[in-house]
Amino acid sequence: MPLTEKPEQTPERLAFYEKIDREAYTPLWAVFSDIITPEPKSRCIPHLWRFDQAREWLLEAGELITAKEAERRVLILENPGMRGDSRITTSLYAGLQLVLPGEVAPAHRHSQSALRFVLDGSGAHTSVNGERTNMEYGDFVITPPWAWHDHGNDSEQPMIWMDGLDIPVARFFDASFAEGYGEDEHPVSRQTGDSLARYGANMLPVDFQQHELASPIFNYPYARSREALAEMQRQQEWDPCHGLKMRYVNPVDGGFAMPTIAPFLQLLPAGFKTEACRSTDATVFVATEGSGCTKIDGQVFEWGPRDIFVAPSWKWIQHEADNEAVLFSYSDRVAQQKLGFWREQRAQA
Ligand code: 1HN
Repeated sequence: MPLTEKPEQTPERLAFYEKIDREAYTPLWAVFSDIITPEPKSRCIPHLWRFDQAREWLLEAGELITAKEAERRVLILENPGMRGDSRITTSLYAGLQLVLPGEVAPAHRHSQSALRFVLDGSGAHTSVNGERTNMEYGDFVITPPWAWHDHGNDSEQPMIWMDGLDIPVARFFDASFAEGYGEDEHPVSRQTGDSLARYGANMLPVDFQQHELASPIFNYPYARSREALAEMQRQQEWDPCHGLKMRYVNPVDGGFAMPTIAPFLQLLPAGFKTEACRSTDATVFVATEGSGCTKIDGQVFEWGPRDIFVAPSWKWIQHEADNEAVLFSYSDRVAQQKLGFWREQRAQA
């Protein structure tokens, strides 16, 4: 049954609303259908950003400002339905960051969690809580909440990655804190590769106790994740909606790798066309390999390697791969599931 419609605005009612309005009251019945909608209603709209264009403008930004002066030299990917809000979906932020050879992005920390997904260049590093990791194409890197982090590029090439943060979530809760470290780099106190060896080899230190919500692994190298997909691909078991889709997990508890952001990696074999599927977590996709197109709410977006596109909550999504394609994606699914909001629906085949 649909909900009742908005009651009529009689002169008596309007006069009453005006009177109580002065003391900060609002009648629920005048707004009920706007705030309790039968289905998600969002300002978030589908959109695609071409990497080639972004790269050109990032390099241009590289001539205008240094990473240090900017704190982070980033072009924000703003949802066209929510311009001015620094968000790509209602709950998540996305940006593309450039670090030029020889540059540093100074050490700081903040309440917001961040993920990096490496898109261009090779061999720049990020340091998180005293451990450095080198970044390669397709690596998925985590900066947990309140962790000191800085970036540097000792390579010969510009390095570009996508940043995904839960900035709108922190804003929603009015829970943002941030501070600078005061020096470019936070001291390095652990060997590169230590956390992957310690937590990423299907073992944990014998007396490990979980104190953090984020995964203790902070670089999930693409080579490893891609290898897993290639191995599973041989089994030829395809999900009609997702092809072969995996989620990045926290090895400590099997939950998502981050407390507020759910990251995924999926493979679509050449010529594969998915059934339509929709879910309440608006999702940011990055094509990492191959090309194809995705129909979102009836609109078709053609993508190639490194292009980024966004699908809003509860809009039908259908992917089609021209050739073998890999998509990285992230959404707020982990938060919605914990709070009891998440739903998905698969089209009847
Ligand atoms: C941040 O700390 C980074 O560390 C990137 O690279 C983007 C956007 C807003 C707030 C903090 C980074 C950010 C950010």
